[in-house]
Amino acid sequence: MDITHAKLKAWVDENARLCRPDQVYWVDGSEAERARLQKRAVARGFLTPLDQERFPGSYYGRSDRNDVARTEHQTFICSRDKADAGPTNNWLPPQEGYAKSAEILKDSMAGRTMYVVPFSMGPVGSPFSKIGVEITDSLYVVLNMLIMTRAGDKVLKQLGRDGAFTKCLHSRADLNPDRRLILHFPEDDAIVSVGSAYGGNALLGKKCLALRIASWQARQEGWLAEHMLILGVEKDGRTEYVTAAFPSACGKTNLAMLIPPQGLKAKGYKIWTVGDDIAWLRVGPDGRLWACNPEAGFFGVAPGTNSKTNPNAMLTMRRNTIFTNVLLGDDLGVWWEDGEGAPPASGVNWEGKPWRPGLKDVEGKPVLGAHPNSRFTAPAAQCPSISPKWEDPEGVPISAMIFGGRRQRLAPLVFESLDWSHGVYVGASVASERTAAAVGKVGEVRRDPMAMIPFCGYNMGDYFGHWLEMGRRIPKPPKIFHVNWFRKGADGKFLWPGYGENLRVVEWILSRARGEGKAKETPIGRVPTPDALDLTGLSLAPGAVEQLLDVRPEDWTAELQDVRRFFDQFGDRLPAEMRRQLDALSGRLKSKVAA
Ligand code: OXD
Ligand code: MN
Repeated sequence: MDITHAKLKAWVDENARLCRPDQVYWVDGSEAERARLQKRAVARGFLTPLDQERFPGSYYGRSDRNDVARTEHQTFICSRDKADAGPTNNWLPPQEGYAKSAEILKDSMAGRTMYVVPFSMGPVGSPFSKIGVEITDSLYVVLNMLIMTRAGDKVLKQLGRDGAFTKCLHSRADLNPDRRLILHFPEDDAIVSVGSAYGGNALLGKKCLALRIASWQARQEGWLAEHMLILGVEKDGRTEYVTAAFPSACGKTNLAMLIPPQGLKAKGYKIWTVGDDIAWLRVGPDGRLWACNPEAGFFGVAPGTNSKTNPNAMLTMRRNTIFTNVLLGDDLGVWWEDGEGAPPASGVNWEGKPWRPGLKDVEGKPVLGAHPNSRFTAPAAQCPSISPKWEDPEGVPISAMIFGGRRQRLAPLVFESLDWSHGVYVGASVASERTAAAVGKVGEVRRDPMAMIPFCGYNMGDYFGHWLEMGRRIPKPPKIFHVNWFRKGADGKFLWPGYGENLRVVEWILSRARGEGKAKETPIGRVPTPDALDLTGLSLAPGAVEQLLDVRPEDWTAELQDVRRFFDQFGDRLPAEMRRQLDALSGRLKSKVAA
């Protein structure tokens, strides 16, 4: 296709002069091209074809062992004013960001091909959508982008001669972990990523564009770009939609694809997946909030995924999937810890080393087959529960928004906020305990407002202000809830079974959103009365429901001190309303303790 967009052509030429590739190749997005590029990736050793009988169209890839996760300490917002990045982001002056990355980019593609990938986040041409163009020297990135986004000629056509696009420049360069930079220039609508080929750092449409850059643009344009799944719940011919934001390791992909539990089967529920990671939300002509999933695929964590925890994910990745950093069996199958069935008798693990079941290191610790952050990249269209509306250019109307974290104590199974502003406070005070899979002290609480700490592209104080402002702009706002699937009893065991059973909580949430459903007022918000949750067919330990719904003012008072400290770092960028919410909650708790 002829490149008629002068600015795009000039930007690609300029970077070709800097990176000096052997050739520049424009990705057209056709199936014939995908097959050609897969072949090339195999020939160059970047991908291994899996057993095509069992895994048709699927491949295995391994990234450098120092390059297996997002690197937040090397991720920067390069706004002109440091205060606009805020205290929760790393900041570099734009000139310094460009200069440092240019040094690494110079001649970095010598001997390689520079691929140019025009892509659309959101269905091509939808009023929700944004176009980006990723320049990359990684075939792995190209093949993943072809799953995760709509890419190729159709996007160039949509861009026309002068359409706006986010400039996304990526080079693996030398994969040196000390010279890795993930830079965002929101005022230039540009991203530069060097030194990494890991998904979240290198598939620039996802976290970089659809969250960090988009959140900045959303504030200016009056919409929301959020780290949320989108789920449709159908019953009696009506489908209602919720969004949900959770920090990592809280089961977002599982909730997005849940299977109704046995006990609720008689009610005839159908669950529809619209998205599992990112939601773009706009006020619709009817005054409701409408949501769209900007992605076209799932980039899911493999370990822990099996046909008990997420049968729909297992079915989604049966074909046309790229598996990264899992165990590659000698039988050309894939396997991961807490996955499906027995491991293969032998294989090569995520580090590229020979592996067999039961293998231990010199200290006697088990050697993992798959990295805890190993992934599957699979087309969303292959998900059995994919919503018929997942590509609707208008999006889907949202009845409720859910925030959640992992808390052994404190937070009840579910509570409803009192109104939009209180809901924003609830989202802003989300925190989650670290799991063994993450670096840091297990059980330590990390504050993660709206699950956006690593992804908000601007000052989070201003972000809370934008959320409050959105409340004024949405004539019929969704209700806001908080859930906690992870509360434990005195015996240290989880009180709630989670997974498909979570539909029982979503059912109550939707009934409240319709103005139905029974609830009890507490200082933190409204919790279900014990009889308000349909627990048909579920056998919980005696007293578990009461414990799950218990709100203990003493615990919340202690929590408030932590929230206050967290808010303090935003100084005068924290909206006064957030302090007012904090003080009001403190007052409600005090009167409860005194009573
Ligand atoms: C992801 C993440 O990969 O949140 O979705 O890290
Ligand atoms: Mn995510």
